[in-house]
Amino acid sequence: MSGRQYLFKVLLLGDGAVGKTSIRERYMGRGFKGSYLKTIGADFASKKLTMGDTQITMQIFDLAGQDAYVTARKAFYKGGRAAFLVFDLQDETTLVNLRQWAKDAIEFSQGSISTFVVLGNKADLVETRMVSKERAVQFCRQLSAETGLDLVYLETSAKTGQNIKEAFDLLAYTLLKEANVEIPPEVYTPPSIIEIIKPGGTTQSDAKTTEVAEQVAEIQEDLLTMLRSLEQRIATLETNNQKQAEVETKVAQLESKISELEERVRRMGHVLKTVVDSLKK
Ligand code: G3D
Ligand code: MG
Repeated sequence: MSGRQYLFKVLLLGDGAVGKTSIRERYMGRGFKGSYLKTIGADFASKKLTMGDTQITMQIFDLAGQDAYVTARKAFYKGGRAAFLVFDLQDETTLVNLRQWAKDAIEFSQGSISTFVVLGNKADLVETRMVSKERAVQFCRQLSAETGLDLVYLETSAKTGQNIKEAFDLLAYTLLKEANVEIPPEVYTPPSIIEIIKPGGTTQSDAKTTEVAEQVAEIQEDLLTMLRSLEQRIATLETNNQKQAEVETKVAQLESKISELEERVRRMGHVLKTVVDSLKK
């Protein structure tokens, strides 16, 4: 199959000054001037790219001149297929506000926007960075769980160009995949710099469960070691033909250690159950 063409409307969403216009302009190339759509208060530009023998035109929109969270007009979202949720790595508020941007996008596009890529922008400003990658991924997990969306996270810099082309290529690839267009790995492979977050993916509580299970396994191992040494001691005592009372004291000592370990296992089991219950909620 050759010469297939796709047109995707892509939105850049996020608070004012996070770098949406800069990302769009960086992607379009030097000296590029986009168009301003007065009716919807948005800037937009089109860019063509190819993947294998598939041609894609991206219509890239971002809201003009806003400086805080504002509810955009429905017309802005209408017909959108994908959105970049952009925040500034220096300002956690802009990350948290993405929840509202994502929810508006889903609602106002009436579900047509189904592909979301979260961009932590201004990655070049290393010294003043306030949001760690772990924090950003944790937020994405929450958002993914709340919305049921798959999310991809990556860090960009509109200033240096870091990951800008990668972000748009990834988006094009994801949209083609949704349209059942298979792009062979020799044409495009998603880069390893991205984090993929799925609604049912690993969570912090999963990590906790693993940790508890590992501790339980360790205690079980300890118990087995204790039992083996107990058996050995009894055997030694018996062969030495020592007094029954002495044997009994040693056995009692070891038994009390075993009960202590059993109590620890019981407590760990309780913790494990709590974690599992909280995961089911
Ligand atoms: P917006 O469209 O989301 O409102 P802009 O944001 O693209 O207008 O960017 C807001 C400011 O952040 C601009 O600075 C811009 O140069 C800067 N900026 C955008 N992206 C980056 C980045 O990746 N790194 C750095 N260091 N700065 C960035 P000014 O000073 O023009 O307001
Ligand atoms: Mg702008």
